Amino acid sequence: MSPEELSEARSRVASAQAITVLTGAGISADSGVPTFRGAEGLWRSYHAEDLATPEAFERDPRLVWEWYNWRRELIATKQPNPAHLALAELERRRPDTFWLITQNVDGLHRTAGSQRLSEIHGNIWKVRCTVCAVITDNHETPLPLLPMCRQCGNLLRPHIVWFGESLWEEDLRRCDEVLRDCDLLLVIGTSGVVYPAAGFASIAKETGAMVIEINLETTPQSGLVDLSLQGRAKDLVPLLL
Ligand code: BV8
Ligand code: ZN
Repeated sequence: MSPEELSEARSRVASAQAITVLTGAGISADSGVPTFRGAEGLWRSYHAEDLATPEAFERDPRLVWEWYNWRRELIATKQPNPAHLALAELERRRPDTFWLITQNVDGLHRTAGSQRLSEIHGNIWKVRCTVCAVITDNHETPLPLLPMCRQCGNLLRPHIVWFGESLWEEDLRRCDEVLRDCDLLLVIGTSGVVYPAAGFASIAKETGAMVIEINLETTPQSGLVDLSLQGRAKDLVPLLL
């Protein structure tokens, strides 16, 4: 990344009418939360289809809960990093023209102070009843296995969107709106392979937005974006403000 590219990105952030941001596991990697793909990724040691699908949960809810319990215990020790904090600050500076879409379930954007956000894959600190569907905040670590609903006594599940499940209608509507309305989309720390989020940069581009990617590596999206900044999110995102 050249100094000119960084300066171009800074001036785009400063002059944008409406900014939308899409984040993935890479932004939390700098806080010590493991990513999914790549050399150290979670999917190297676990198979998504064994753990992050409704079928896996039906087959073996204890195994799936053990995995989420392990991740909850790990995430509970982590803090937002300068990239999360910079996005919260960007929102404070321009609350009416900013929206954050995250694929991350770790809740670190909220801890950093972001409020105008869609957690499109859910939140690991929320549980949902498999029968009465009530959603509750739950920060117990470790959780009892298996956790049961206080209202109706049935099995709880993580309030997370698994592979093969649809994202929530309200989130999809909001994402469509903020992607079409923004003139700048920042795509930070995502491999860009999980749909529908993998299609978000194309939607923003179609409607004329500039797209800037921040990632340690090139991704399948790098060819599509207007500017690709390579480096760590925790170093680069604060420089954009
Ligand atoms: C749906 C559980 C409708 C949550 C997750 C074939 C073609 C097209 C689509 C499909 C297909 N087959 C199936 C599908 C649909 C499927 C899909 O996209 N599959 C892909 C994999 C092919 N999608 C769905 O099922 C979605 N639902 O489409 O509904 C439907 C319904 C029924 C049937 C069909 C369609 C639901 C998606 C489920 C999302 N849930 N997992 C959990 O427990 O956490 S996805 C999982 O991946 C995570 O949630 C995560 O959020 C998501 C995305 O990953 P990334 O965040 O990008 O992370 P990754 O590790 O990959 O990359 C990290 C990046 O960071 C790297 O690029 C790295 O270079 C970078 N990085 C690292 N460190 C840093 C950094 N960058 C900057 N700084 C650093 N320090
Ligand atoms: Zn219930």
